[in-house]
Amino acid sequence: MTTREVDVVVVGAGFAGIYLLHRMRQLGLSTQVFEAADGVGGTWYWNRYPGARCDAESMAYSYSFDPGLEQEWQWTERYATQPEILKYLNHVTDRFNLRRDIEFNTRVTGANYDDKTKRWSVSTDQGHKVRARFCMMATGCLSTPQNPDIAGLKNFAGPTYMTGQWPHEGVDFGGKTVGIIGTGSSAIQAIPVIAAQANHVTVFQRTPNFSVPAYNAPLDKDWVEHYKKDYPTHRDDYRQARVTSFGDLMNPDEFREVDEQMLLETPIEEVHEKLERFWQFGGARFMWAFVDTIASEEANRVVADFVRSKIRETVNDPKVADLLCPSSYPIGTKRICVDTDYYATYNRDNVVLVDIASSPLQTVTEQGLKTTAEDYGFDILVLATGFDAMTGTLSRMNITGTEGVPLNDTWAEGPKAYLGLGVNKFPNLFLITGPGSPSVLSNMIVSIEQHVDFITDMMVHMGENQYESVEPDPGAQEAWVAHVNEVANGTLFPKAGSWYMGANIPGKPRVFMPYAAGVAVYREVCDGVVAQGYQGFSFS
Ligand code: N01
Repeated sequence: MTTREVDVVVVGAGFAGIYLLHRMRQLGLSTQVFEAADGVGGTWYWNRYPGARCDAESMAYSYSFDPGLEQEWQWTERYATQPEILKYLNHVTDRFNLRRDIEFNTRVTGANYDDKTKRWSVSTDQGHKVRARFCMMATGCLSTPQNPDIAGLKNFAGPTYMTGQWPHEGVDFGGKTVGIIGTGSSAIQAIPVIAAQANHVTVFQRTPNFSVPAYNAPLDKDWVEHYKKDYPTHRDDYRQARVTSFGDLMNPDEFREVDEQMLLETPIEEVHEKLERFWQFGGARFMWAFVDTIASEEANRVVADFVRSKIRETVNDPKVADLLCPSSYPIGTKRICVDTDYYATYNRDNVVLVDIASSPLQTVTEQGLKTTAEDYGFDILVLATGFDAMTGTLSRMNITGTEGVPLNDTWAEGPKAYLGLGVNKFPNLFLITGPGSPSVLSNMIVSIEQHVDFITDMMVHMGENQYESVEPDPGAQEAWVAHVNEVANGTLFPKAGSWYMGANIPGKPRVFMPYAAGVAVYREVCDGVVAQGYQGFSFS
């Protein structure tokens, strides 16, 4: 196959890749997108498990770059389902005529910088060889499911399904018995739905998670109309949010004030009243009722106790309730889950919770699972065991920079990227929502748009100044990584063995990967970098 020349290669056709392609087209650059799936959507293409829906509200979990698109698209529920989000992304792809530049069913297997030609050479499992001036990784933060280290997985005689690679035709649980390993966000959404269909469900829990009710509901047409009239203001609200940008702004007037209040400076009755109000409102915004929840152990304990009391109120069997109450890490330091009837599902006669922290899994058997205490049998095994987050996809892509330096060597002690956007010795390589940016701590769409816009503006700047390439300075990168760590160490985040820390993957360096200072602070930093002539980047 001959080598093609393009200006830009984009890896991935999820929210980030789609918007990138649109912006590159606007710059008049020839762009080739490679996508492993046979359709657009990224994480929303693969995660088709029962109950999959977004935990950011639909009106906020959508692009803002085109007012016409914003006005015409109609979300139907407060939290969009996976099929509806996929429909939206297909709509955007077709509306902006983007499909023709996306090569589907094609996985990138190498991205290698050539010092002589100053071009990226990108190869795929379909035998493509493409040379590009720019290489952009729109590969998502949660796109490589982890294959759990559980003995005997191949022994199981029945079907095994991973939540992150769910079959397109769906799974009929009717009349079946099911074993589910994992109790993270995916499992917490799937378990109530599977339990309502299956004969019996056994949930194998190693670590319980904190979850907040979604109170999902159909969107009221009048409310949507009212909200859409003021879309730009709402957008600004969650772009400027100090701590989060989840955009849980169903009732913006009431919830706009929330970013400032300290729990430890608030009378306890008022604290409980506010937590109750936020709990009744529903959604991840609960975590940000008080700004010190993620910084002070004392404040955090009050919020965690509140949720534990809700679990105990909901679950009838006190022993099961105890098992469901997290106690080994501060609330919020593992991603807060948002559910519909999760805890109440354990009141069903057909659901059993097995504590594999006290009696660990030994092996998967032909009929089910064996723990150190007991044997369990079931027809279907579901693995809701998570992802090699933030770096997993990049580490599997054979990326090399100047002088052939592998990205995996550069990142051997944890990911290093200036602003989470670019890496020293990897010229003209950009990461969308990479490690060191707010990414998974924010509304992903807000962060994706900001990164894509930043990169697009930088490319215009390069064109105006006839620069061929750009890469971060080593000093700026080191300083940024140190700052990201310093910010994380000022919070409680490092106290949990979370996927934010790489702790769910054996052998992965334990480094807190996202930037925890919030999207508004991060945007200010990026704007300052631009104002200083792209401070910290070297152009040539
Ligand atoms: O994965 P997870 P997830 N033996 O890593 C257990 C986003 N998301 O797919 O905690 C036994 O959170 C593991 O146990 P432990 C969201 O950002 C968003 O659920 O390691 N158990 C844990 O219980 C989320 O945070 C949405 O002790 C094993 C579970 O598997 C992120 O994706 C929906 C095991 C993995 O939980 C990841 O969520 C879904 C083993 N060997 C996901 N290995 C929404 O928008 C792992 N586990 C709503």
